[in-house]
Amino acid sequence: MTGTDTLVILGALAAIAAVNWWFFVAGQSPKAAATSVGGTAEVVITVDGGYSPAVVQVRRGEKVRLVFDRKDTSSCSEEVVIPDFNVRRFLPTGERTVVEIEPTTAGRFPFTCGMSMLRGSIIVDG
Ligand SMILES: [Cu+2]
Repeated sequence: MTGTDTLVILGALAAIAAVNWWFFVAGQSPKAAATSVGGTAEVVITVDGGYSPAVVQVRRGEKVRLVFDRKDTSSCSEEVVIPDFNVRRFLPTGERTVVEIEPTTAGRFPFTCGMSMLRGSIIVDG
């Protein structure tokens, strides 16, 4: 195999990787899988007129740290509620508020602002 062949193959592989990234990562950008930190899944959710990401995917039985990073000052988003986990927390603007949950059942669990206007969900894989 010549050096040129190798370059062509590497170029093709890079193109395939780029397309896969575009489909599987970029295309799902509103949804975030939590990253595991010392056995605890952690995901940062930006609160700025909505939740970003609005859909968080975690695994059953794994502790989850939801870090709400609130940017806006709207009274709408000042509270976050996760009814299935009995969570209701005030989120100070400009601060990161950590909410820890430990999902024991698979399913889709909503989180909302105090008035249920802003919405997101936690998907727990079995
Ligand atoms: Cu609201």
